[in-house]
Amino acid sequence: MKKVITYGTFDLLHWGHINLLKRAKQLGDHLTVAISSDEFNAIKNKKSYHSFENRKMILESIRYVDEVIAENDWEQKVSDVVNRDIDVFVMGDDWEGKFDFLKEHCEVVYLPRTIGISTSKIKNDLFTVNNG
Ligand code: C2G
Repeated sequence: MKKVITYGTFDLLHWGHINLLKRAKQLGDHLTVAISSDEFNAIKNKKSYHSFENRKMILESIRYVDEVIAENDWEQKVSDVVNRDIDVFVMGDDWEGKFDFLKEHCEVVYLPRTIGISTSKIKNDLFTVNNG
């Protein structure tokens, strides 16, 4: 079984996230998603609208996702890949090159980001529409 993993916050889930998850799953047979804990989001200077538990529940409902685990720090990727027998690590290409250190443990794939949507765009657009 070819195992794939990807990491992210996945807040205010949108079609850009789904495009990423769909393509990630197409690279293997099993997709694990490590979603950032609320504490790790604080380290990433991200405040997510949905709690970790709710983001986890949402991700687990997606047909492309087989397993959801917590991402608690920047350092866990090597042990995740090794301990879970991961074959392919996938991220959007806004992270291009940032995780090449994993190449000694697995394939590293950066997929083109989906243009025109992002969680911050959703937040900004909603703010604008509600504030004239
Ligand atoms: N993404 C995408 N297209 C978009 C928006 C996001 O392909 N329009 C991808 C990102 O490239 C990322 C994934 O969706 O691979 C999740 O995006 P975020 O939740 O913003 O993840 P991020 O905060 O970048 O966290 O250790 C890695 C970090 O946890 C990544």
